[in-house]
Amino acid sequence: MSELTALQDRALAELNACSDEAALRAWNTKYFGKQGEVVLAVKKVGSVPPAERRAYGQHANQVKETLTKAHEERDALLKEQALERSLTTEGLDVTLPGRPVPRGRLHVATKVLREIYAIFSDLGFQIYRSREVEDDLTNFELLNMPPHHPARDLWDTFHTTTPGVLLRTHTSPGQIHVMRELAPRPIRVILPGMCYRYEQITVRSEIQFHQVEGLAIGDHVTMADLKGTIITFARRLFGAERQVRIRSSYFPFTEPSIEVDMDCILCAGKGCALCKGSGWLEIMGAGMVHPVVLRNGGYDPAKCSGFAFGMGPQRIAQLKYAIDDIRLYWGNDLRFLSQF
Ligand code: FA5
Repeated sequence: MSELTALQDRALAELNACSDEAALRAWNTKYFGKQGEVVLAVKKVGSVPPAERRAYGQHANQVKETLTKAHEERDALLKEQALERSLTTEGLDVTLPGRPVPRGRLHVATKVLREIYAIFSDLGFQIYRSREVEDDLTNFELLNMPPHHPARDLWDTFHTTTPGVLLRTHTSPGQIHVMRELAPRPIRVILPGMCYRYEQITVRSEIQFHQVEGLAIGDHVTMADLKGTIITFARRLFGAERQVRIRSSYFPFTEPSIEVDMDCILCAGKGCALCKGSGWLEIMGAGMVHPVVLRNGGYDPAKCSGFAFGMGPQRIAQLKYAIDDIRLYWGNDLRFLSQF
């Protein structure tokens, strides 16, 4: 019994001498570890003569409880003191300059798209979104390209493992969606979005790129409206003095079909490397909506007409910012992206 009292006094004295966490841990091991003195003293109850066993057990437990409580109190006190010390000696210097947070920005492709949206919304066009995963019917057939039509070869297509389901090769199938939704009302929309083609990747061609489709349908929509819209667009995006040239072309879903060039922004038509000496840069394909497509969309070609165009904003931005390789857009190189 007297050993227990001596053990408690010694342990308490040592505990009070502990001045940091390491010392406290060592104390704990010494008294409460596997071979700790308190643990052994409690175990010893089995070897005490039966007459004294009860009193010994009670006393041992009391010593254990007293020391446990004292340890907890000392622990809390030391933690508090450590906190106090760090607050007073390692004070926070609020005058230190902060770490700079790198500033993000819009991707150049997004910027160009937004410029295009702004121009067309000023002209009264609404923005209409349509799906990127299409069916063969809408991407080709309803656009006047039946199966095996040779014009399908103009678009090398990514097909999926589900027959008839593909990644759209152009935004033109959106024409069908918007017509079927709005017929017989007039339409004036642009349809921006991602397109996919199974093509050789070059400085001018990606397998994944944006297009912006335009569609206007009404009572007396003519080629003159198309021309006026395109000229206004080119002058807003590239400068008031731009000249626009129209060449005849072929698309199965427009009749007549045209391709639109703009005088070269670098040499103003004299001929340079950008325009390959021709003085002109191609900016889009367009035409008057084919009667078959109007009918497929739910409009009567005898009563109304429409124009459509499709452009590639990545190629247009290549002209605007003199970007010599289209692969830079999706290359994720900050040296390129941070220039815009
Ligand atoms: C078409 O896709 C037609 N649907 C456009 C159209 C719409 C004509 C409505 C008439 C009426 P084309 O295949 O030429 O046409 O593509 C249009 C534009 O998309 C091109 O001028 C080019 O700017 C862009 N483009 C085409 N292929 C790629 C490519 N692989 N990478 C980047 N841009 C491309």
